[in-house]
Amino acid sequence: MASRVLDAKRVLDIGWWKVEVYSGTNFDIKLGTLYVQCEEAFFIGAWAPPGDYDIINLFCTALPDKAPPWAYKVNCPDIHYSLRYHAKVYLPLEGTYSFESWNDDGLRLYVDGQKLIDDWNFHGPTRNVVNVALAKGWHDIIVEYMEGGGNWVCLVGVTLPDGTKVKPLVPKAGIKFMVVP
Ligand SMILES: [Ca+2]
Repeated sequence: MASRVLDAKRVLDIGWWKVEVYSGTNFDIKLGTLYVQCEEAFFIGAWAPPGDYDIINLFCTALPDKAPPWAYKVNCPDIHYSLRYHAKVYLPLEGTYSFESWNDDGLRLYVDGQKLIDDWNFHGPTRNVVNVALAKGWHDIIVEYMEGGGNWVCLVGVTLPDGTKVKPLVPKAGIKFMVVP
C-alpha cells in the first residue's frame, strides 16, 4: 500500500505526501513515516492571493505548542519536532515558478535537490519567496520544517508561470493520513 501511495501519478491526483516525523528541531530522532493527503489535490483550484492566509491565523493563534494532528500518530512531541515532506509532482508548464512559504519556525524548500529556501531559524511567522525556472515534467519537492515552541505554521504555495496560484502544498489539519508500518 505504501509504495502505491508514493506513486507519482497518485500524488498528483489526490495530493499524497510522504512525511518523516522527528523529535528535536534538527531531525534528531526519527519517530516514524506517514503518508498524508492534502485537502485539495495538487494542481486543482486556485490558492488565495498572496497575503490572504485565512488558515494561518487558526494555525498560529489557536494551536500554540502543537504538532499537526496526524503527527501524533507517531508520538510527535508538542514542541521541538521536525518534519520532512516529500512528493513528486508534475509541473504542467515550462517557465518561472514562484514558491512561497509562511513558516514558524524554520523551513527549507528543495526542488530536485536544489535548496531554494533556507530559513532554518527560530522566529514568528515569516514569509519567504523564491523564483526558479523549471522545465515541464516531473519534479521532486522536499519541504523541511521545524518547530521550536510557541505558535507554529508551515505552508508552502506556488505560482505557476501563467500566474495561477496553487493552494498550499503542505497538508492542513483534518486530513486523511496513514501510518507506514
Ligand atoms: Ca514556533
